[in-house]
Amino acid sequence: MINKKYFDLISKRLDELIEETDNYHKDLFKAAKYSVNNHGKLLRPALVLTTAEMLGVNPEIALDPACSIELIHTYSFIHDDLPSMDNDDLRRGQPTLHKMYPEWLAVLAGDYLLTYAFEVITNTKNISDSQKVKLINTLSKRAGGNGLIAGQVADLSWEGKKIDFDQLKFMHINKTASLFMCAIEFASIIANINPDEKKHLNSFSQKLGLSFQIADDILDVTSNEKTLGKPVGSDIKNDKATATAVLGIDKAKELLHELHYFAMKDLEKLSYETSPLEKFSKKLLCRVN
Ligand code: GRG
Repeated sequence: MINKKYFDLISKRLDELIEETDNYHKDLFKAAKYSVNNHGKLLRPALVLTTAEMLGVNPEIALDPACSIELIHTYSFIHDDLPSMDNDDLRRGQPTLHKMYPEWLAVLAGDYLLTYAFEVITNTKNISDSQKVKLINTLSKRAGGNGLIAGQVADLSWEGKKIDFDQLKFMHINKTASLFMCAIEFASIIANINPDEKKHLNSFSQKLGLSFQIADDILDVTSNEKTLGKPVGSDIKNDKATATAVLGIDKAKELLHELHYFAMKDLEKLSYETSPLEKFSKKLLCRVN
């Protein structure tokens, strides 16, 4: 789905970043590699590179910070799939990590990816220490207790419950939009853009992330297992609160189009040529998995 040049650059770097060792704990890295290299679409790191290049930065400079977001995304999947959370056997059409390795190793592989993400930022070449501190601050906020983790708490606490639209928005913004917002903020930090442009980009990224999750909720009821890489209707089976459950399919589709429209309006306020982000958004909306 994403630009092949970026996809290859990111996959190669992710593979290099996870060490291979003959040491006593080598299974930790094997397990982490299994999940990191397991056919993800790499949307979040690609969003960093797309935005960075649009803002005039060589994407190679943004590559390691971009990979750090994918490491966090992968950890969140590993933990989300665990028996104590969603208890899923399949991820991207392949056995989940705790089905391939002991559950304790899956927990630790997730922990390792979470902590390693920050080390990767500190080791990044060609960006200043003050930019690194800003990246670390942004990543810890977006992945933290008022970001990704808040979204996961909402997701698990509201299983089987009737929620309203405000709760749905809270959950989707934190669980899903957080890392998309983080990706765009990373590019803004690395390109050192002015606060006004940053504000418009942040507003765009929240709508992009939210519409990505709404599209995901719609696909869960309209797609098929082969295309999705997981059973259709899994949200309904797991009693998940989704946009289609809260709003119905037609209203969810309407909301998706409205978000896209206003996301494009945000881009119009920027002084940059924004067609790369327009294309990226369209691909997300038209995706099939
Ligand atoms: C465990 C803290 C913690 C968080 C877990 C990732 C997550 C939060 C839950 C997984 C389930 C879910 C519906 C997440 C919402 C985000 C979403 C739709 C992810 C799918 O992202 P893609 O399509 O995945 O980019 P790939 O497989 O391409 O990497």
